[in-house]
Amino acid sequence: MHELQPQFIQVPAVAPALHAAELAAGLLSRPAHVAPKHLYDPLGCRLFEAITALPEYAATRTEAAILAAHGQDIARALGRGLTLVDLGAGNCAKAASLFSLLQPSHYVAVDIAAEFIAEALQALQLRHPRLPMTGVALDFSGHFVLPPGLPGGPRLMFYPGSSIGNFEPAHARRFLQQAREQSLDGALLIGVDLVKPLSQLLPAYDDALGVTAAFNRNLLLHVNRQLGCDFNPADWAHVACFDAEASRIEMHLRALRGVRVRWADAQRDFAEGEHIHTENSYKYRIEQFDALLHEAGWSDTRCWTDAQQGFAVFAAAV
Ligand code: AVJ
Repeated sequence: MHELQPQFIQVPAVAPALHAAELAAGLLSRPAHVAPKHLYDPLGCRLFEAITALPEYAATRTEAAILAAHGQDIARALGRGLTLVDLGAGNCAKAASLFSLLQPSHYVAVDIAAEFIAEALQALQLRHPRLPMTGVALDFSGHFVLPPGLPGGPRLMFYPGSSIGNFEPAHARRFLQQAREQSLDGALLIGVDLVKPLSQLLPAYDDALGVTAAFNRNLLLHVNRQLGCDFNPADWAHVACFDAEASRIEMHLRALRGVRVRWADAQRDFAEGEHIHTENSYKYRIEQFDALLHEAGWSDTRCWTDAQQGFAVFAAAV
C-alpha cells in the first residue's frame, strides 16, 4: 500500500524585482510603510505562534474555544465532505483540529510561507495518512486567485484567526467576493476579532514579554534580506495604537535615533521619531461584518461568539 504524500504547488509570486520595487517604494513613501505579509519569514512565523500563546493575545484561544463549543452546529451549517481550503494555513493546527468534525475530502493548505507549510503538511500527512493534501505557496494579499490543478468544489473556504483584519474594509469585501467565486458554490468559515475595550486591545499588541515587539522588529531583518539593506533592529521601537475612527490597531516601528538605510540604488533617511507603518488590524462589530459578507455575495450567514463577544466565527453559504 502506498502512503499518500502531500502535493505542492508553488505559485511564483510577483517577479523578485517587482517585489523589491514594491518594498522600496513603501520605504521611500512618507510616511513609510511595509506590508504586513513581510512579518512572516520563518522566524516571524515562529514569533507569531508565540504571540498566540501569550496571556494578552486572546484571539486564537477564543476562536479555538468557539470552534470547540459549537463544532457540531458549525459543521451542520457548512456541510461535510467538502474540499477544505485553509487560507493562511501556517502550522495547519486549526484546520487539523476540525478534520474529524468536517470530514474533508481533500485538504488544501495555502500560505505565503512556503517552507513553513511544507514542513507542517509533511508532519500532518503522517497523522492523517488517508486524507489527500495539497500545499499551495501563494501570496493572496493582493489579488486572490487559486492556481489550476486543485480539487473541484464545493469548497469550504477557511480563513481563521481574524487575518481578514489586515485588509482595508473595501479590500476585505473584494477578498470575500473572490473567496465566494472560488468556493465553487461552497461555503465560508471565517474568524473575526471584534471591537472591545482599549484595556484589552492594546496589551494584545504590546505584550509585557515583548514578543509582539520582536515580531514587528523582525520585519526589518526580513526586509534586509530581501532588499540587501542594513536596518539595525536596535534602532527601532515597537509602537501599537488604536485608531478608533478607522476601528483598527496599527503597528509601527519608531526610529529611536536618526537612521540612514541604504540599498542597491537608493537610500532613505529617517529622523528620530519617524515611523514605518507595518500593520493594520481591523476590529469589527458583528452587524458590520455580517453586512460585509452580504455585500460580497454570501448569504445564509450565521455567527457564534464567546460570552464576552470578543471574537466571532461566521459561517456563510452561497
Ligand atoms: C494574524 C493578522 C490576525 O492582527 O492580530 C498579531 C497579526 N500582529 N500581533 C492580528 C498580529 C500583531 C494578527 N493577524
